[in-house]
Amino acid sequence: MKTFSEKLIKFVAGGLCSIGMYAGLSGMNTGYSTLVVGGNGQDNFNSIQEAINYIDWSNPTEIIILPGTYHDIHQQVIDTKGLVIWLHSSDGPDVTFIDGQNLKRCVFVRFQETSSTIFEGLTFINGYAQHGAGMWVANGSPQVLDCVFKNNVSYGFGGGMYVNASSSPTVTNCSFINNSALDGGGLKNASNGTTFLNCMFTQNSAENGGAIQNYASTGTYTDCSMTGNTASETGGGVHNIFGTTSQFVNCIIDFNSAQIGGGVRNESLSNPVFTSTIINSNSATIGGGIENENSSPEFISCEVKLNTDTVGGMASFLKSNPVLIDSNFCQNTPVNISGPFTDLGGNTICIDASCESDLNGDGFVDIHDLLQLVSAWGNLGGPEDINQDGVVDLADILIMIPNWGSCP
Ligand SMILES: [Ca+2]
Ligand SMILES: [Ca+2]
Repeated sequence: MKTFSEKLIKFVAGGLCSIGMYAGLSGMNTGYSTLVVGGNGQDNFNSIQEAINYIDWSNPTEIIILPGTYHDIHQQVIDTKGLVIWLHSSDGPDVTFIDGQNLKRCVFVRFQETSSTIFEGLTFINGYAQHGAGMWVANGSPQVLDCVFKNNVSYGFGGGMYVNASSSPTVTNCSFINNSALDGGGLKNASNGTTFLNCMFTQNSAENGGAIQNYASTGTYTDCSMTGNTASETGGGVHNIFGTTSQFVNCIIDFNSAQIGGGVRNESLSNPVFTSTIINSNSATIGGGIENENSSPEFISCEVKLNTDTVGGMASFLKSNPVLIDSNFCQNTPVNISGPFTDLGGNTICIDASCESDLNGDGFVDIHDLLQLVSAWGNLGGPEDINQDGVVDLADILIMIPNWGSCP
Protein backbone atom coordinates (compact mmCIF):
# COMPACT_ATOMS: atom_id res chain seq x y z
CA MET A 1 0.00 0.00 0.00
CA LYS A 2 1.44 3.31 -1.01
CA THR A 3 1.21 6.33 1.24
CA PHE A 4 -1.08 9.18 0.40
CA SER A 5 1.78 11.40 -0.75
CA GLU A 6 3.09 8.65 -3.02
CA LYS A 7 -0.37 8.23 -4.54
CA LEU A 8 -0.77 11.93 -5.02
CA ILE A 9 0.24 12.73 -8.55
CA LYS A 10 0.78 16.38 -9.15
CA PHE A 11 -1.53 17.86 -11.74
CA VAL A 12 0.37 18.21 -15.00
CA ALA A 13 -1.63 19.09 -18.07
CA GLY A 14 0.65 17.13 -20.40
CA GLY A 15 0.25 13.99 -18.37
CA LEU A 16 -3.51 14.24 -18.41
CA CYS A 17 -3.59 14.60 -22.17
CA SER A 18 -1.85 11.28 -22.45
CA ILE A 19 -4.84 9.44 -20.99
CA GLY A 20 -7.38 11.04 -23.30
CA MET A 21 -8.89 13.70 -21.08
CA TYR A 22 -12.60 14.16 -21.50
CA ALA A 23 -13.33 16.89 -19.01
CA GLY A 24 -13.85 20.40 -20.24
CA LEU A 25 -11.87 21.87 -17.39
CA SER A 26 -8.82 19.78 -18.25
CA GLY A 27 -5.72 21.51 -19.45
CA MET A 28 -6.30 24.30 -16.97
CA ASN A 29 -3.95 24.64 -14.09
CA THR A 30 -6.62 24.21 -11.45
CA GLY A 31 -4.49 23.81 -8.38
CA TYR A 32 -6.13 20.45 -7.70
CA SER A 33 -3.89 17.50 -6.84
CA THR A 34 -4.70 14.35 -8.76
CA LEU A 35 -5.77 10.77 -8.01
CA VAL A 36 -6.82 8.15 -10.54
CA VAL A 37 -9.61 5.55 -10.13
CA GLY A 38 -9.93 2.48 -12.35
CA GLY A 39 -7.56 1.00 -14.88
CA ASN A 40 -4.57 -1.14 -14.03
CA GLY A 41 -2.01 1.39 -12.89
CA GLN A 42 -0.36 0.33 -9.63
CA ASP A 43 -1.17 3.67 -8.01
CA ASN A 44 -4.78 3.66 -9.13
CA PHE A 45 -7.69 3.26 -6.74
CA ASN A 46 -10.32 0.61 -7.35
CA SER A 47 -13.28 2.53 -5.94
CA ILE A 48 -14.13 6.21 -6.04
CA GLN A 49 -14.94 6.34 -2.33
CA GLU A 50 -11.58 4.76 -1.54
CA ALA A 51 -9.92 7.64 -3.35
CA ILE A 52 -12.13 10.23 -1.61
CA ASN A 53 -11.39 8.70 1.78
CA TYR A 54 -7.69 9.09 1.04
CA ILE A 55 -7.86 12.84 0.49
CA ASP A 56 -6.19 15.31 2.81
CA TRP A 57 -8.85 17.77 4.00
CA SER A 58 -6.78 20.79 3.10
CA ASN A 59 -6.01 19.63 -0.41
CA PRO A 60 -8.27 20.36 -3.40
CA THR A 61 -8.15 17.09 -5.29
CA GLU A 62 -8.84 16.04 -8.85
CA ILE A 63 -10.09 12.47 -9.16
CA ILE A 64 -9.85 11.11 -12.69
CA ILE A 65 -12.21 8.19 -13.26
CA LEU A 66 -11.17 5.86 -16.06
CA PRO A 67 -13.83 4.05 -18.17
CA GLY A 68 -15.79 1.43 -16.23
CA THR A 69 -18.72 0.74 -13.91
CA TYR A 70 -18.22 1.70 -10.28
CA HIS A 71 -20.04 0.37 -7.21
CA ASP A 72 -19.42 0.71 -3.51
CA ILE A 73 -20.05 -1.18 -0.29
CA HIS A 74 -21.47 1.87 1.53
CA GLN A 75 -24.99 3.31 1.53
CA GLN A 76 -24.15 5.32 -1.55
CA VAL A 77 -21.53 4.93 -4.24
CA ILE A 78 -20.08 8.41 -3.66
CA ASP A 79 -20.13 10.66 -0.58
CA THR A 80 -18.08 13.80 -1.20
CA LYS A 81 -17.80 14.45 2.56
CA GLY A 82 -17.56 18.22 2.25
CA LEU A 83 -14.27 18.01 0.36
CA VAL A 84 -13.12 20.14 -2.53
CA ILE A 85 -13.05 17.52 -5.27
CA TRP A 86 -13.16 17.65 -9.03
CA LEU A 87 -14.54 14.21 -9.88
CA HIS A 88 -14.50 13.59 -13.58
CA SER A 89 -14.22 10.87 -16.15
CA SER A 90 -11.34 10.55 -18.55
CA ASP A 91 -13.55 9.53 -21.47
CA GLY A 92 -17.07 10.81 -20.85
CA PRO A 93 -20.42 9.64 -19.49
CA ASP A 94 -21.00 7.04 -22.20
CA VAL A 95 -18.30 4.80 -20.75
CA THR A 96 -18.19 5.84 -17.09
CA PHE A 97 -20.98 4.61 -14.82
CA ILE A 98 -21.67 5.30 -11.16
CA ASP A 99 -23.98 2.35 -10.57
CA GLY A 100 -26.33 2.03 -7.60
CA GLN A 101 -27.13 -1.55 -8.67
CA ASN A 102 -30.84 -0.88 -7.90
CA LEU A 103 -29.86 -1.03 -4.23
CA LYS A 104 -28.48 2.33 -3.18
CA ARG A 105 -28.08 6.02 -3.98
CA CYS A 106 -25.38 6.97 -6.47
CA VAL A 107 -24.22 10.26 -4.86
CA PHE A 108 -24.81 12.03 -1.54
CA VAL A 109 -23.82 15.71 -1.14
CA ARG A 110 -24.56 16.91 2.39
CA PHE A 111 -21.61 18.76 3.97
CA GLN A 112 -21.87 22.24 2.48
CA GLU A 113 -19.82 21.46 -0.58
CA THR A 114 -19.27 24.58 -2.68
CA SER A 115 -19.01 25.14 -6.42
CA SER A 116 -15.40 23.98 -6.11
CA THR A 117 -16.77 20.45 -5.74
CA ILE A 118 -17.41 19.35 -9.31
CA PHE A 119 -18.93 16.27 -10.96
CA GLU A 120 -18.14 16.06 -14.65
CA GLY A 121 -18.68 13.57 -17.46
CA LEU A 122 -20.31 10.78 -15.43
CA THR A 123 -23.44 8.63 -15.77
CA PHE A 124 -25.38 8.02 -12.53
CA ILE A 125 -27.38 4.89 -13.14
CA ASN A 126 -29.62 2.38 -11.35
CA GLY A 127 -29.76 4.35 -8.11
CA TYR A 128 -32.44 3.33 -5.62
CA ALA A 129 -33.34 5.27 -2.48
CA GLN A 130 -36.16 7.10 -0.72
CA HIS A 131 -35.01 10.50 -2.07
CA GLY A 132 -32.48 11.52 -4.73
CA ALA A 133 -31.61 8.06 -5.97
CA GLY A 134 -29.23 9.42 -8.59
CA MET A 135 -27.96 12.34 -6.52
CA TRP A 136 -29.24 13.86 -3.31
CA VAL A 137 -27.96 17.37 -2.80
CA ALA A 138 -29.14 17.67 0.78
CA ASN A 139 -26.85 20.50 1.77
CA GLY A 140 -24.33 21.78 -0.74
CA SER A 141 -23.86 23.68 -3.97
CA PRO A 142 -21.67 21.59 -6.26
CA GLN A 143 -21.31 21.96 -10.01
CA VAL A 144 -22.65 19.11 -12.11
CA LEU A 145 -21.43 19.21 -15.71
CA ASP A 146 -22.01 16.94 -18.71
CA CYS A 147 -23.56 14.17 -16.60
CA VAL A 148 -26.33 11.67 -17.31
CA PHE A 149 -28.94 10.54 -14.74
CA LYS A 150 -30.55 7.36 -15.98
CA ASN A 151 -32.83 4.62 -14.63
CA ASN A 152 -32.77 5.89 -11.04
CA VAL A 153 -35.76 5.15 -8.79
CA SER A 154 -36.82 7.02 -5.65
CA TYR A 155 -39.80 5.84 -3.69
CA GLY A 156 -40.07 9.39 -2.28
CA PHE A 157 -38.74 12.50 -4.02
CA GLY A 158 -36.48 13.17 -7.00
CA GLY A 159 -35.64 10.01 -8.92
CA GLY A 160 -32.69 11.47 -10.79
CA MET A 161 -31.87 14.30 -8.38
CA TYR A 162 -33.30 15.85 -5.25
CA VAL A 163 -32.14 19.31 -4.21
CA ASN A 164 -33.01 20.55 -0.72
CA ALA A 165 -33.77 24.10 0.36
CA SER A 166 -30.32 24.84 1.74
CA SER A 167 -28.59 23.93 -1.51
CA SER A 168 -27.98 25.65 -4.83
CA PRO A 169 -26.07 23.46 -7.24
CA THR A 170 -25.35 24.49 -10.82
CA VAL A 171 -26.32 21.81 -13.32
CA THR A 172 -25.13 22.23 -16.91
CA ASN A 173 -25.42 20.06 -20.04
CA CYS A 174 -26.99 17.15 -18.16
CA SER A 175 -29.55 14.57 -19.27
CA PHE A 176 -32.23 13.04 -17.04
CA ILE A 177 -33.56 9.89 -18.71
CA ASN A 178 -36.08 7.31 -17.49
CA ASN A 179 -35.93 8.15 -13.80
CA SER A 180 -38.96 7.79 -11.52
CA ALA A 181 -40.23 8.89 -8.13
CA LEU A 182 -43.39 9.68 -6.24
CA ASP A 183 -42.78 13.43 -6.81
CA GLY A 184 -40.31 14.71 -9.40
CA GLY A 185 -39.39 11.75 -11.59
CA GLY A 186 -36.30 13.40 -13.05
CA LEU A 187 -35.82 16.08 -10.42
CA LYS A 188 -37.37 17.47 -7.28
CA ASN A 189 -36.07 20.96 -6.66
CA ALA A 190 -36.85 22.57 -3.32
CA SER A 191 -34.01 25.04 -3.49
CA ASN A 192 -33.48 28.72 -4.07
CA GLY A 193 -31.00 29.73 -6.72
CA THR A 194 -30.36 26.39 -8.35
CA THR A 195 -29.50 26.83 -12.01
CA PHE A 196 -30.15 24.31 -14.75
CA LEU A 197 -28.60 25.21 -18.08
CA ASN A 198 -29.02 23.24 -21.30
CA CYS A 199 -30.42 20.17 -19.56
CA MET A 200 -32.71 17.54 -21.10
CA PHE A 201 -35.43 15.59 -19.28
CA THR A 202 -37.09 12.71 -21.10
CA GLN A 203 -39.02 9.52 -20.34
CA ASN A 204 -39.15 10.30 -16.62
CA SER A 205 -42.27 9.45 -14.61
CA ALA A 206 -43.90 10.25 -11.28
CA GLU A 207 -47.27 10.75 -9.64
CA ASN A 208 -46.61 14.50 -9.66
CA GLY A 209 -43.99 16.22 -11.81
CA GLY A 210 -43.01 13.64 -14.42
CA ALA A 211 -39.81 15.48 -15.32
CA ILE A 212 -39.59 18.09 -12.54
CA GLN A 213 -41.33 19.11 -9.35
CA ASN A 214 -40.40 22.55 -8.05
CA TYR A 215 -41.32 22.96 -4.39
CA ALA A 216 -41.17 26.52 -3.01
CA SER A 217 -38.33 27.02 -5.44
CA THR A 218 -36.80 29.96 -7.27
CA GLY A 219 -34.65 27.74 -9.50
CA THR A 220 -33.88 28.84 -13.04
CA TYR A 221 -34.10 26.66 -16.15
CA THR A 222 -32.46 28.02 -19.28
CA ASP A 223 -32.30 26.26 -22.67
CA CYS A 224 -33.77 23.09 -21.14
CA SER A 225 -36.18 20.56 -22.64
CA MET A 226 -38.80 18.39 -20.94
CA THR A 227 -40.04 15.97 -23.59
CA GLY A 228 -42.09 12.80 -23.32
CA ASN A 229 -42.42 12.59 -19.54
CA THR A 230 -45.50 11.31 -17.73
CA ALA A 231 -47.29 11.95 -14.44
CA SER A 232 -50.07 9.66 -13.28
CA GLU A 233 -51.62 12.64 -11.47
CA THR A 234 -50.38 16.23 -12.02
CA GLY A 235 -47.73 18.01 -14.08
CA GLY A 236 -46.55 15.65 -16.81
CA GLY A 237 -43.61 17.90 -17.62
CA VAL A 238 -43.33 20.32 -14.70
CA HIS A 239 -45.22 20.56 -11.40
CA ASN A 240 -44.79 23.86 -9.53
CA ILE A 241 -46.10 23.96 -5.97
CA PHE A 242 -45.98 25.89 -2.68
CA GLY A 243 -45.06 29.35 -3.88
CA THR A 244 -42.61 28.34 -6.58
CA THR A 245 -41.42 31.31 -8.63
CA SER A 246 -39.03 29.49 -10.93
CA GLN A 247 -37.97 31.00 -14.23
CA PHE A 248 -38.08 29.06 -17.49
CA VAL A 249 -36.15 30.76 -20.27
CA ASN A 250 -35.99 29.44 -23.82
CA CYS A 251 -37.21 25.99 -22.80
CA ILE A 252 -39.27 23.39 -24.66
CA ILE A 253 -41.98 21.48 -22.78
CA ASP A 254 -43.58 19.02 -25.21
CA PHE A 255 -45.19 15.59 -25.58
CA ASN A 256 -45.73 15.18 -21.83
CA SER A 257 -48.91 13.78 -20.31
CA ALA A 258 -50.78 13.74 -16.99
CA GLN A 259 -54.28 13.66 -15.55
CA ILE A 260 -54.06 17.39 -14.72
CA GLY A 261 -51.62 19.76 -16.42
CA GLY A 262 -50.07 17.72 -19.22
CA GLY A 263 -47.21 20.14 -19.82
CA VAL A 264 -47.23 22.20 -16.63
CA ARG A 265 -49.28 22.36 -13.47
CA ASN A 266 -49.02 25.39 -11.18
CA GLU A 267 -50.70 25.23 -7.81
CA SER A 268 -50.70 26.61 -4.25
CA LEU A 269 -49.59 30.18 -5.00
CA SER A 270 -46.94 29.30 -7.55
CA ASN A 271 -46.18 32.11 -9.96
CA PRO A 272 -43.42 30.93 -12.28
CA VAL A 273 -42.33 33.01 -15.26
CA PHE A 274 -42.01 31.42 -18.70
CA THR A 275 -40.05 33.41 -21.25
CA SER A 276 -39.57 32.43 -24.91
CA THR A 277 -40.70 28.94 -23.98
CA ILE A 278 -42.63 26.49 -26.16
CA ILE A 279 -45.34 24.37 -24.55
CA ASN A 280 -46.58 22.11 -27.33
CA SER A 281 -48.30 18.80 -27.92
CA ASN A 282 -48.90 17.86 -24.30
CA SER A 283 -52.04 16.05 -23.18
CA ALA A 284 -54.15 15.69 -20.04
CA THR A 285 -57.72 15.24 -18.89
CA ILE A 286 -57.74 18.81 -17.55
CA GLY A 287 -55.31 21.43 -18.92
CA GLY A 288 -53.46 19.77 -21.77
CA GLY A 289 -50.78 22.45 -21.93
CA ILE A 290 -51.10 24.16 -18.57
CA GLU A 291 -53.36 23.94 -15.54
CA ASN A 292 -53.40 26.59 -12.81
CA GLU A 293 -54.96 26.48 -9.36
CA ASN A 294 -54.52 29.46 -7.06
CA SER A 295 -51.53 30.41 -9.20
CA SER A 296 -50.73 33.15 -11.68
CA PRO A 297 -47.87 32.21 -13.97
CA GLU A 298 -46.55 34.71 -16.49
CA PHE A 299 -45.98 33.92 -20.16
CA ILE A 300 -43.72 36.25 -22.12
CA SER A 301 -43.14 35.54 -25.81
CA CYS A 302 -44.27 31.94 -25.40
CA GLU A 303 -45.95 29.55 -27.79
CA VAL A 304 -48.64 27.20 -26.45
CA LYS A 305 -49.88 24.98 -29.29
CA LEU A 306 -51.36 21.63 -30.18
CA ASN A 307 -52.10 20.59 -26.60
CA THR A 308 -55.13 18.38 -26.08
CA ASP A 309 -57.57 17.67 -23.28
CA THR A 310 -61.22 17.98 -22.36
CA VAL A 311 -61.02 21.48 -20.87
CA GLY A 312 -58.42 23.73 -22.49
CA GLY A 313 -54.88 24.40 -23.80
CA MET A 314 -54.58 26.36 -20.59
CA ALA A 315 -57.19 25.88 -17.87
CA SER A 316 -57.28 28.10 -14.77
CA PHE A 317 -59.25 27.62 -11.59
CA LEU A 318 -59.85 29.22 -8.19
CA LYS A 319 -57.95 32.49 -7.86
CA SER A 320 -55.59 31.95 -10.77
CA ASN A 321 -54.95 34.84 -13.10
CA PRO A 322 -52.16 34.04 -15.58
CA VAL A 323 -50.53 36.97 -17.35
CA LEU A 324 -49.86 36.85 -21.09
CA ILE A 325 -47.46 39.07 -23.01
CA ASP A 326 -46.53 38.59 -26.70
CA SER A 327 -47.60 34.95 -26.53
CA ASN A 328 -49.41 32.66 -28.92
CA PHE A 329 -52.14 30.24 -27.85
CA CYS A 330 -53.38 28.42 -30.96
CA GLN A 331 -54.40 25.00 -32.25
CA ASN A 332 -55.09 23.62 -28.80
CA THR A 333 -58.15 21.41 -28.68
CA PRO A 334 -60.91 21.82 -27.98
CA VAL A 335 -60.24 25.31 -26.57
CA ASN A 336 -57.14 27.47 -26.32
CA ILE A 337 -57.76 29.08 -22.95
CA SER A 338 -60.44 28.51 -20.36
CA GLY A 339 -60.72 30.56 -17.21
CA PRO A 340 -59.52 34.10 -16.53
CA PHE A 341 -56.27 35.65 -17.71
CA THR A 342 -54.75 39.09 -18.06
CA ASP A 343 -53.82 40.18 -21.58
CA LEU A 344 -50.94 42.67 -21.40
CA GLY A 345 -50.70 42.94 -25.16
CA GLY A 346 -49.05 41.42 -28.20
CA ASN A 347 -50.82 38.07 -27.79
CA THR A 348 -52.40 35.86 -30.43
CA ILE A 349 -55.21 33.80 -28.96
CA CYS A 350 -56.91 31.88 -31.75
CA ILE A 351 -60.60 31.15 -32.09
CA ASP A 352 -61.26 27.77 -30.57
CA ALA A 353 -61.71 24.94 -33.03
CA SER A 354 -65.07 24.09 -31.51
CA CYS A 355 -66.31 27.61 -32.27
CA GLU A 356 -65.09 27.83 -35.84
CA SER A 357 -68.26 25.93 -36.74
CA ASP A 358 -70.45 28.58 -35.08
CA LEU A 359 -70.76 30.44 -38.35
CA ASN A 360 -73.34 33.00 -37.21
CA GLY A 361 -71.55 33.58 -33.90
CA ASP A 362 -74.56 33.02 -31.64
CA GLY A 363 -72.74 30.72 -29.25
CA PHE A 364 -74.26 27.51 -30.60
CA VAL A 365 -73.38 25.17 -33.42
CA ASP A 366 -76.78 24.15 -34.71
CA ILE A 367 -79.09 23.87 -37.71
CA HIS A 368 -78.70 27.57 -38.56
CA ASP A 369 -74.96 27.13 -39.05
CA LEU A 370 -75.50 23.98 -41.08
CA LEU A 371 -77.97 25.76 -43.36
CA GLN A 372 -75.51 28.63 -43.80
CA LEU A 373 -72.84 26.12 -44.79
CA VAL A 374 -75.11 24.32 -47.23
CA SER A 375 -76.13 27.61 -48.83
CA ALA A 376 -72.44 28.32 -49.44
CA TRP A 377 -71.80 24.85 -50.90
CA GLY A 378 -69.04 24.89 -53.49
CA ASN A 379 -67.83 28.39 -52.60
CA LEU A 380 -64.10 28.86 -52.92
CA GLY A 381 -63.22 29.90 -49.37
CA GLY A 382 -65.11 32.07 -46.90
CA PRO A 383 -66.06 31.40 -43.27
CA GLU A 384 -68.04 28.31 -44.30
CA ASP A 385 -64.75 26.76 -45.49
CA ILE A 386 -64.04 25.64 -41.93
CA ASN A 387 -60.95 23.59 -42.71
CA GLN A 388 -59.64 26.35 -44.98
CA ASP A 389 -58.83 24.00 -47.84
CA GLY A 390 -60.30 26.41 -50.40
CA VAL A 391 -63.73 24.87 -50.96
CA VAL A 392 -66.94 24.47 -48.96
CA ASP A 393 -67.81 20.80 -49.08
CA LEU A 394 -68.50 17.64 -47.10
CA ALA A 395 -65.18 17.90 -45.21
CA ASP A 396 -66.43 21.08 -43.58
CA ILE A 397 -69.68 19.44 -42.50
CA LEU A 398 -67.68 16.63 -40.94
CA ILE A 399 -65.87 19.18 -38.77
CA MET A 400 -69.11 20.89 -37.82
CA ILE A 401 -71.02 17.81 -36.67
CA PRO A 402 -68.75 16.77 -33.75
CA ASN A 403 -68.87 20.37 -32.47
CA TRP A 404 -72.67 20.40 -32.42
CA GLY A 405 -74.08 22.17 -29.38
CA SER A 406 -72.95 25.15 -27.32
CA CYS A 407 -69.50 26.50 -28.03
CA PRO A 408 -67.41 27.81 -25.13
CA1 LIG B 1 -74.43 29.29 -34.53
CA1 LIG C 1 -63.36 23.15 -46.83
